Amino acid sequence: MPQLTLYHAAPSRSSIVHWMLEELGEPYDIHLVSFKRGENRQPEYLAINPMGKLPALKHGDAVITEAAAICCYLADEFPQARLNVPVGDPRRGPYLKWLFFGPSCLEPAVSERAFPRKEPPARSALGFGDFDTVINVLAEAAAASDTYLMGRQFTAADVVIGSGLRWGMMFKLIPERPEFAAYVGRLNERPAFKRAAEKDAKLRAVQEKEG
Ligand SMILES: N[C@@H](CCC(=O)N[C@@H](CS)C(=O)NCC(=O)O)C(=O)O
Repeated sequence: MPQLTLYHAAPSRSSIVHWMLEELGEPYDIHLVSFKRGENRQPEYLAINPMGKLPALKHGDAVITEAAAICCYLADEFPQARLNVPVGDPRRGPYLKWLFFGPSCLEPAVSERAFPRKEPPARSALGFGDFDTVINVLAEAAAASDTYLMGRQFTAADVVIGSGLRWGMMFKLIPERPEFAAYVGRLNERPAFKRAAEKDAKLRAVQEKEG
C-alpha cells in the first residue's frame, strides 16, 4: 500500500486535509512545514508544491496539491470509506458542485470580505458573483441538508464546505446563521473531526515552540 504523507502546518488549510485523513481511516504520516522558518519557500518544499503553499499530499509517487482536490482524490482513491459519490451515481453532479463551490465561490467570497477592494468589480466579472448570494445559496443548502450536504451520507464535500464555514464564522467573516451553526455543529461532533482537532492542537504547540 503506497504511503500517504501530509505536508502540514497547524493551523492552516492543511487542517482540512488532516480532518479528511482522519475520516478516511487509512494510516498516514505528517511532515510538518514551518512557515516561520520559511520552509514552504525552500527548494526542497517547492519541488513538491511550486506554489509554496500547504497542504500537499504525497501518495506513493503521486503528489496532489489544493485542499479540495486532495479531498476529492482521497475520497475516490479509497471508495471503501464511502466519502465520495462514485461516477455513475446521479448524485455525483451535486457532490462535485459542492467540492468545487468551496475553492471557487466560498473561499474567494470570504477573502473579498476580509480584504475588500476599493472599487468592487462588477458581479458578472467575478466567478463567485457576490458575497450575499454565496452565503444565501449555502444557507439554503445547509437548511435543506438532511444531516449532510449529500443527505445522510457524509462526504468529502462536507469536509471542504464545512471547513470553510467553520473558519469563516470563527473569524466573523460569515454570519452565524442558525442553519450554519446547526450544520457545522453536526460536523464538529464527528469523532474524526475531534481527533484531527486534538492532534492539531498538539502539533500547533510543537510548531510554536520550534518556531
Ligand atoms: N489554494 C490553496 C491555498 C493554500 C494556502 O493558501 N495555504 C496557506 C496556508 S492556510 C499557505 O500555504 N500560506 C503560505 C504562503 O503563502 O506563504 C488550497 O486550497 O490548498
